Amino acid sequence: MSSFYDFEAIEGKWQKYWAENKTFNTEIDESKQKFYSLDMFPYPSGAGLHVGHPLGYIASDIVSRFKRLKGFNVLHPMGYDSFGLPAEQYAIQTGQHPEITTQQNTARYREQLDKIGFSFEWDREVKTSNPDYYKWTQWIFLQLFDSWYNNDSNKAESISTLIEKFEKDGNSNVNANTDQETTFTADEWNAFSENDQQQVLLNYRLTFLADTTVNWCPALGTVLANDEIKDGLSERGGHPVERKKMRQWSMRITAYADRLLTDLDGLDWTDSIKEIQRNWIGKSNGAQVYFDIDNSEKKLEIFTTRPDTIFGATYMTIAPEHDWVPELTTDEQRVEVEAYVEKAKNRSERDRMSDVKTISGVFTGSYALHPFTGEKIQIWIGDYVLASYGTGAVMAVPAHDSRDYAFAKHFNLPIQEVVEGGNLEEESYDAKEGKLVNSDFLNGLDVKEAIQKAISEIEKQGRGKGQINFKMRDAVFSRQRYWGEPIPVYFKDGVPYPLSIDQLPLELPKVDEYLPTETGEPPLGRAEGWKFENQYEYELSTMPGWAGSSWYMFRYMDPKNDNEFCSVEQLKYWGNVDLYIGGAEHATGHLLYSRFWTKFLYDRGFITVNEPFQKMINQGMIQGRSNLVYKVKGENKFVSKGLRKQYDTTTHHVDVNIVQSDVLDVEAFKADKRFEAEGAEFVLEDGKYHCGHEVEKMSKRLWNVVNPDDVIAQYGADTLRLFEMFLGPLEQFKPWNTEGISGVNKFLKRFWKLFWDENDNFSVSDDEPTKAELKVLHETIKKVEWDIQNYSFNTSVSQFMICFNELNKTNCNKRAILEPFVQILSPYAPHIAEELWKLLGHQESVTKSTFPVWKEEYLKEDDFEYPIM
Ligand code: ANZ
Repeated sequence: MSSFYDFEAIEGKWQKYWAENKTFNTEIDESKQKFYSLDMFPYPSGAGLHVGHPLGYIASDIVSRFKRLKGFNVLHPMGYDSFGLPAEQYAIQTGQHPEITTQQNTARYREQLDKIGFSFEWDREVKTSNPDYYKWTQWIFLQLFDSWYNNDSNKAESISTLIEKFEKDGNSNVNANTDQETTFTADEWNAFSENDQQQVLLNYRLTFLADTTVNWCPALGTVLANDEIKDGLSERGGHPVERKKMRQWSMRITAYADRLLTDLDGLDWTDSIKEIQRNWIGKSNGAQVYFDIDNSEKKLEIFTTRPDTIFGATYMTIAPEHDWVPELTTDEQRVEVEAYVEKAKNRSERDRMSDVKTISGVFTGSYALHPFTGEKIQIWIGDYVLASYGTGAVMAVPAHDSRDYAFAKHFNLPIQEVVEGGNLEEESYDAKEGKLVNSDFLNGLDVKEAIQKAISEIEKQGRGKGQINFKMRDAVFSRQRYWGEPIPVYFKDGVPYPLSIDQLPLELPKVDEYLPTETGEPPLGRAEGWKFENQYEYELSTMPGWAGSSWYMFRYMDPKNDNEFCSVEQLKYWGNVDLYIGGAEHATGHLLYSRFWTKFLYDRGFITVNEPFQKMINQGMIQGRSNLVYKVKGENKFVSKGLRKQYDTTTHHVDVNIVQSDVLDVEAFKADKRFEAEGAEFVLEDGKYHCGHEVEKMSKRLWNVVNPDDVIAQYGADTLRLFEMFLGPLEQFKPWNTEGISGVNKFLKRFWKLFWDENDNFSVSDDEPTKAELKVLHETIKKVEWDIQNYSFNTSVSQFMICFNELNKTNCNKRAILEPFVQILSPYAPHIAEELWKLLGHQESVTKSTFPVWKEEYLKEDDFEYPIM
């Protein structure tokens, strides 16, 4: 080593050292406090990592290394969420088994991650597509299958406790989250056939098979969950999605709706993510009310949050998918209704919710009777009413609900004011404030009182009851795809039976093609002779992408355990995740499902924590900074940015890797076949071609992807780490702008130089530090510690530079100053820190040392110059 900062040699050496010495391996140590620091594990895509991906990993690595220095026992694992659609799509195109693609991609990810110098404990790596992992995902499925939700004890219990109740008392006193509609006595239960009993139990199990209206994506050939759809299209691929009735596995997450909501309060997450979850769960207090139907025995059930406005209900609206549409439709209306229903079916729920401008509907021809006035009111069909919410029917109160108002205005239906305070000529009055009018026994009350009074009156008259509704739906759990966990059940007489634990894992069978069968069965239908005990059909759907990631945080605690998903001892010691870092885009998917499974495992006594992620930080996205060139229309000629106005040009993206400080490398551009600029003419400004730029998503298509490998080759991993943090606050979205990177690199180079004398010898002195030196050092210790504890990493980087500049003024090479500096720098720039630590004479890794303690006495300004008056 010399005063030349040879980052390549240093980084390679320490990465090897950490791997060989298993520096970051942990085990239970009761004498130390634990700290579990977790990153959202990646899906290993074919494109590899770009510089945006490691942002969160660098932050959590800094915290992990800091916590080790602070004496914590730090669990900091990494793995792969390796089941998923892209590998399967690739398999369909190429015939290559997704396992091979996945292996190649994970190997590439690992190579890239290793170069950044993370302190991951790789011995704990998990891959969700490995049978020794998904064996336990299947096991959790079986536990859910074996459970029901008891609303009285407010937790999941074994299905055997339910069977006991049925055998003794039937089901009428069972307070469960269930789809069971009919009641039976104990005698009836005991007389049911085995098959009938199983069908009943399915209505109670926490994972169950039922006919549900699902989001069907024909292009992907699979069902999608609500959170896998964005703006009416599939999140992956952007394909259209239809509503379709299919027999599907679902997870009874609605049983946990209330707990998922209340327990948010105790979590240290951002308000915005909590709010997204609250809205998704969507708790509404209201009432369920039955309206008689004219000339019919039937009663139309509605859900309302405003029972106080019941005297303002001037018509009813039901969803186009409502089961009673055919029955309520009169012959005169039939043609019109059928045409309307057909049209409405093709609009996604989200579309119907968000588009408030398009008003459409049709009269059924039938009437309901107002429960209090007995008046006849029309029953309409309108697609602003959703089939999947409440009862799929509303009492329409146009005076006080804006959607009803727009509908009533459009179709010229009566509007009746019942709460004072609005101007109904202009708009509906939706506020929950004011006195009730035109409302018989509710007159004079204010809205809050009126809601209570209306509910008690409705209950008294047996016309309904107070009710709480949730927007959240049970989660559809089957996917008609190959590359996922097989669902561990087989069918006997149409009833699903679970495998037993010793029959797990149920491994993915080989298939000849990754496509549905000729008869439309999922790809697993192609597996030859794949039958339970050679006779019973297995379930042919697989689990969704979120299954494996819903519990991986526990597997890391005990990743090689063959007998349990995780041992009690490990679970007790590691508890839950102290710091979780990842993207905010998982708010209604992964972050909700993993909370659900955690609560379930907790209920059944398998774990001791009720929430998986105590503290979470969501890193912002690093955006690409694209470069643009301007081509003259119809000519093979490019003009520099400042001159483009003088020509008629079209704008094109150019690879940012052949642009430096917005100046195009013209020769490289001409030579690059991808841009078809061979022999082109260039109109330059002061001898240079200046490119335009734009901040947008980092994407291959926009030629703005920066690979961390390239940055590391040029500047080293320590520079990359410092620079990514230096870019700005972790949570912020920010463009990748390399302007500052050489400054960060220069800081490390010059810092390294401090340790060497004129003759290129490593040289530190044992001289006493000055007050000024101690002051800046202790300020830095204090600042960096505060920053890490507050996840403000960018400001530490500037502090390192300030401290260095101060020390550099006097060419400080004092051990008493430089040694602690190396320690506090080590979480950020671990390689250079390790090498210097070693050169300073230490045998052990700097990781095994401690974080220096700042002292108040050094921070004081005691050489103070008094101004002379
Ligand atoms: C009468 C009423 C009067 C309503 C009023 C609102 C204001 P939350 O739970 O807060 O979203 N609703 C009920 N089921 C519906 C469905 N399937 N599709 C569309 N809308 C539905 O709102 C519940 C309110 O949304 C209910 O209260 C109902 O309209 C409507 F001044 O009933 B309300």
